[in-house]
Amino acid sequence: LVKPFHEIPGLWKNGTATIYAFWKQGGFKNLHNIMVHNFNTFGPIYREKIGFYDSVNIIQPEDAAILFRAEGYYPKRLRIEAWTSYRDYRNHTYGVLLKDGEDWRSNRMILNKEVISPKMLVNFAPLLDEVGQDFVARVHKKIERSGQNKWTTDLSQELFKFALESVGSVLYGERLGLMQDYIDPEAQHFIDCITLMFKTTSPMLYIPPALLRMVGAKVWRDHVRAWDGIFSHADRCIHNIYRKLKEPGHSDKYPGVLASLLMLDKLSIEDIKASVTELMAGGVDTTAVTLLWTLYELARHPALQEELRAEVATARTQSQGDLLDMLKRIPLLKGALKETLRLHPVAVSLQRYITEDIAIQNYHIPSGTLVQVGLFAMGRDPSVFPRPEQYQPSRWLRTENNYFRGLSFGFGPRQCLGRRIAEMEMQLFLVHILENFRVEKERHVEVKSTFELIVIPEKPIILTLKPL
Ligand code: HEM
Ligand code: 2DC
Repeated sequence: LVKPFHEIPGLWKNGTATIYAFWKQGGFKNLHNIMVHNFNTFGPIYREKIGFYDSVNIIQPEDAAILFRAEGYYPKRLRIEAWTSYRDYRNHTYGVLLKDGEDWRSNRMILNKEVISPKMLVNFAPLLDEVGQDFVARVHKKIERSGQNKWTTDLSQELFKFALESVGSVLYGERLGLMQDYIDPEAQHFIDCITLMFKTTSPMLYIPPALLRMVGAKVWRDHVRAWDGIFSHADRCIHNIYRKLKEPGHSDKYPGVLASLLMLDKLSIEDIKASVTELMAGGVDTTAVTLLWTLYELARHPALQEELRAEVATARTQSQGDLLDMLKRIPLLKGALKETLRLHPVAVSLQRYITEDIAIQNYHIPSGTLVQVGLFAMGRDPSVFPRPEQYQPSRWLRTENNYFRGLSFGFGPRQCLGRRIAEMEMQLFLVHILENFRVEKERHVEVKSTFELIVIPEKPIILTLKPL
């Protein structure tokens, strides 16, 4: 017998009380741990009302499967009010990230062909490989200059630059020059703006931006300043390509995502600009932070690091210079990236408004309800991943146990549009690092996560790179 919706456990009846409890538990920066705590208190399903939005939270892969089966033809996730408010305020078109309904679907179908189709990997591979090589050359130079035959540092700023250079080279088909000694201050400003944009978004998940805007709150003003910086730099990059396309004489080499979309002429210039800006902004902190966590895990597991190095060496030899073939021969390295995202997911949760009535954990959930999969909590749940505290890339090699467990990039037609770029960029980065350096760490202190809209390391991670 299916139990009614109102019997789902949780503190959903009083939105204000929930905000108060939330505050006491470390508030906005602790959302990931609060979700773990709630699943421990209420079990595998709970209802929650934070301020205005009401949601059902689930944790089990089998339940996620039921949810995604009910996502409908126009899958819709939780709308980040701060992001839409900014665009409304400045009169910018929404890109694919923020669009919904038919407008989303038609844009997404066209973008899919240029951004996430496996066919495009042939074009992306040489571009991303070159950026990986340049990163390694840059590290060798830093090591030389240190005079100590090693480089000990917080790599995060270097990784942000690497990530922007990577996504930039794919979007624009040319290099931004961020792997050099002197870098464009505009590009550095763009990177800083993305970090500020994420950081200022999380408080506005609970306090409506319209209200904050009315009272002239600092968090809203900082948020506007951050997006203004993002849009003006992206605009400059886009215009540069647009201008070059109008000039006569083009080579037949792959021109990048933006030029391909412009030549295809199926989306309006405004739609193209909006989605390319989102891709550029979405392509920095996500992969940079995931790579930082991966290097951290490799430093903590030296034997695994050697195993991965051996896998890469064999793949390199056997593929005889064919990059795509090489990437087919590194399953353990791919497992390592999945394992990083299990323990350190970029997104704390996945969300969908369901388009039909469903039953989960024997509770009825009506059509239209916002249902969230607690991705961070799922990754650390011992009933889903045995010995969840252990970093074990090999668990992803056993295909029989992975049903609805690899959800780091979301699921279905609304999944991460940048997924293929992100995966290839991160795989090639790690290949080059493993071929050139040993990654080490001083003391083995555990680094915790913090929530700044995406899940990031709570404190700087200091690593040492030594040439092999
Ligand atoms: C959406 C994760 C990198 C652009 C998403 C979503 C997740 C995610 C979980 C929501 C999916 C859903 O609701 O089912 C990640 C992770 C990354 C990453 C883990 C890297 C480790 C990137 C990169 C880009 C990007 C590199 C751009 C090049 C986007 C866009 C969307 C999205 C545009 C919205 C798609 C839509 O609404 O149709 N990402 N992402 N992401 N991501 Fe990523
Ligand atoms: C944040 O409760 C927590 O990939 C909220 O590249 C629910 C929520 C909704 C949407 C999620 C967001 C969370 C985290 C960041 C995500 C976002 C969808 C896309 C975005 C996961 C889980 C991200 C980082 C995009 C961002 C692109 C943007 C900079 C233009």
